[in-house]
Amino acid sequence: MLDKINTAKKRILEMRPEDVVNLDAYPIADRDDPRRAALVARLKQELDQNQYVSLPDFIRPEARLRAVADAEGALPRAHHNCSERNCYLQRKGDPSLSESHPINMFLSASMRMLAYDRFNEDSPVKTLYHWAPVREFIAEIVGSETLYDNADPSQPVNLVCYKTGDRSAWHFDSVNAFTMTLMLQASESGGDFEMVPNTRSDDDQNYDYVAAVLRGERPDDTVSVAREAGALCVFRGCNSLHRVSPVEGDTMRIMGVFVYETAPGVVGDPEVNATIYGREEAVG
Ligand SMILES: O=C(O)CCC(=O)C(=O)O
Ligand SMILES: [Fe+2]
Repeated sequence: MLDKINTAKKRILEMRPEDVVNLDAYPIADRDDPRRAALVARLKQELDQNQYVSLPDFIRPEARLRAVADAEGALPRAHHNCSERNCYLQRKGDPSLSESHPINMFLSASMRMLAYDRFNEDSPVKTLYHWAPVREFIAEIVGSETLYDNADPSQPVNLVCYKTGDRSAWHFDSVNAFTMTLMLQASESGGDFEMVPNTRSDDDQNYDYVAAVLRGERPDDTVSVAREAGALCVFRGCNSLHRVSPVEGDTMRIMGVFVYETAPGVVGDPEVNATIYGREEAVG
């Protein structure tokens, strides 16, 4: 009975995908539209060249405001993820290496993580994520044959909230070949998404250069990606160090983070999930 009511409620409250995605600026639903083909070609080329691509005004204003309200309403259920990590996302160094080796350089990060199952079922960010035209559009940009939704209870879409002083430290993303984020609310200042494109490559760890970036010695190689509220960003974070600079001011930076997979049925490791999202019993 309750399930039926919830399903009916979701149907009434959920926005249509067409009202979430700004189809006027991004005509992604019609595969035969020549504007779609031109858009894909441009974004694909930009991603290859810069390692990131930004799509301003991807979400419509009303949908964005609803997603902001979803994050604010669920915030008491967020896990305050506060950690010391190296840029390889490890909490332990290697004592056989020197103290100045990047594996032994620890940086602190602080953010509030809302797992998929901790915020509204009918949130516009979930509607956007599960809509096939978005998934197919992104697959074409990143050059993947097919993408699938992640099947984990926590991982598919997260709302990551940064209050004043929160930040993420320089890191390489580990698992996925690309990452997709949507700026829902920008902070007054700080909270910049910074990236050093191609810091390493698949066959060269480039440790000396990585260490120099971590020590703050390569400001000229750092790109600050403009992120207005509503902008979608697709980036390759595996070989390009990136971070979010400390947030300043009272406006919370709220970021939607989306995980697509190249195979169906992918779920996360429960232990890893517990460190990122907190344990079920510890929150809520
Ligand atoms: O919040 C951001 O802009 C970047 C987040 C990030 O580094 C990631 O999701 O891998
Ligand atoms: Fe990242």
